[in-house]
Amino acid sequence: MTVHPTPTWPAEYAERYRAAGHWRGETFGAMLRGRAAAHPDRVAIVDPAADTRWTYGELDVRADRLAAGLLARGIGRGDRVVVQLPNTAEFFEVIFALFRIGALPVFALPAHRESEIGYFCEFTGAAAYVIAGEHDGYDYRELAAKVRAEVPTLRHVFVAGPDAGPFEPLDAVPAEPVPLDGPEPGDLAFLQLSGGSTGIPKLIPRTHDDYIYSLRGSNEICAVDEHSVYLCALPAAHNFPLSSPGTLGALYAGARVVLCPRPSPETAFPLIERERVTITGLVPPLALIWTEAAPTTPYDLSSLDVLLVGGAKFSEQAARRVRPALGCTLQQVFGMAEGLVNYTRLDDPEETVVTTQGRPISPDDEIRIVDDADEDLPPGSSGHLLTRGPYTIRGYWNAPQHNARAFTPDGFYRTGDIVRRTETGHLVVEGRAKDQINRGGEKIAAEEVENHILAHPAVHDANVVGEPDPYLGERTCAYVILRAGAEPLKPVAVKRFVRERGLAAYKVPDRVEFVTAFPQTGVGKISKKDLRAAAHADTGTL
Ligand code: AMP
Ligand code: DBH
Repeated sequence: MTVHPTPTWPAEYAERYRAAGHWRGETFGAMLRGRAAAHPDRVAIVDPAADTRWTYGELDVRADRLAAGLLARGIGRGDRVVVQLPNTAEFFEVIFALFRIGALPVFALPAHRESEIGYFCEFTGAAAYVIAGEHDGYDYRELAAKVRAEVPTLRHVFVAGPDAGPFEPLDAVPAEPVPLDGPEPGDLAFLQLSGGSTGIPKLIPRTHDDYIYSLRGSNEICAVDEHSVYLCALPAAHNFPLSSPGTLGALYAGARVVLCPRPSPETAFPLIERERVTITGLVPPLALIWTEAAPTTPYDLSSLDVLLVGGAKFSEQAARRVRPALGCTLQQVFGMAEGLVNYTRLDDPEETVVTTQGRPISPDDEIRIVDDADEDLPPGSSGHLLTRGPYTIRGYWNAPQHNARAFTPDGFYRTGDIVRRTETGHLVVEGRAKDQINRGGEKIAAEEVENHILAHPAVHDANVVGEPDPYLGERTCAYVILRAGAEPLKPVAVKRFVRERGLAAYKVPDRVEFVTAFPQTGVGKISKKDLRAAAHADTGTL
């Protein structure tokens, strides 16, 4: 397959970021080696579901042994490996083994199904796919069998845990460590997923140097040090719990990572008490549940210093309840897997913490707020957020045409977010210009879902929009026009059809509405704005 060169920072920027001390020539493989040498017996990873506690020394040796075994199976530098694991210790063994080889994990989420996984494997020409056999009642081996039958490059499927079925158990892979010709700090470390706004998900190429800088910056801002205990309650592969400051930030600091198999208070609160968790991150709907559950919990949450909330807009009212309920400091975080991450600071006044989504990590994060013609707006106005900086990509992986639209000619990423900047430099997220629904932090590209609905033989046209939801912030509504003369469909049939096409459950429309026409714009284009307004009005009558 042909892969277009990955867009990267022009030499003058790279030099500037090195000179500023942002890029320090570190790699993930060497980072773990260094921590293991400095404190081999300190606990790195706690996986309560498996009763596993790996020290830095153990994680280091495991990564070396797995790397040797993967290399012996022909997985080499630059190869793509789709990793779809729940919050288990093996996730870290696998990604550090791949980091050491210089192979690129492609970070799938446990919720992804055949449509997404098939695409990631195919599009990246993945050499291997790593799964858990069964998890949360879903059999990933069946999914793997389908995907392997369709994707010729996929030579290996590795299964973590018991009963690998027709595939190779991950346990059987490790071998005697061999010398590795690892990657350079400027090389790609992995491909992260974008929430996307087009029919086809985009892959985000992050380098060791740039990502590690964002970890170091995040640790400083969130006061993560070797005494911290980070609870990973969101899916580990997601950029937020991975890097803001997340599990990788915690490992960078020599801290302890505790993996939470489910984010519910029933599972998380006892772990916070037992492991003396100091910091964690949640999306707004979960933060609401935690603040409701905390006042009456029998568990001791007093170790918790910081709760990060981000991924979607956290309302001011909900933000105000965090400290009284949980007794910890709230940090709002507005980030994106493409790069830029903003945090409210630990010493920001309460008003700033509850009313803004924070300010950038780096003094070298460039922020522009512009109108539709890319003209800078006066201070204080709301507009499109464009950004460029030492850990923001200059282009998606292998997507030259999309990159021409998603980036300005001088390399600013068009975030698709509408923001305003306060006098203190904090950003307030006011809305979104991209065709995406943010369902409680889970991003859904409208076009991707529309394409699946359009595949139904009775469907003439479809439009997917977000509508307000008190708990999720937004949920999805599909407006569908049936073909003339087609048998009437029930909403549930449309949902089932989309699910059976192998789309992740969170992308299945929450509501399906049959209409005979869509609102039109002045030039006869379908007006998503009017549809959204219709959806907003509709919710009042539900
Ligand atoms: P992605 O590009 O898929 O990583 O998703 C990042 C997007 O999530 C951002 O561009 C925002 O649209 C949204 N987002 C993340 N954090 C927040 C937040 N704290 N408030 C509002 N939107 C957010
Ligand atoms: O939503 C996100 O993608 C996100 C939110 C908070 C993110 O990538 C991050 C922090 O790093």
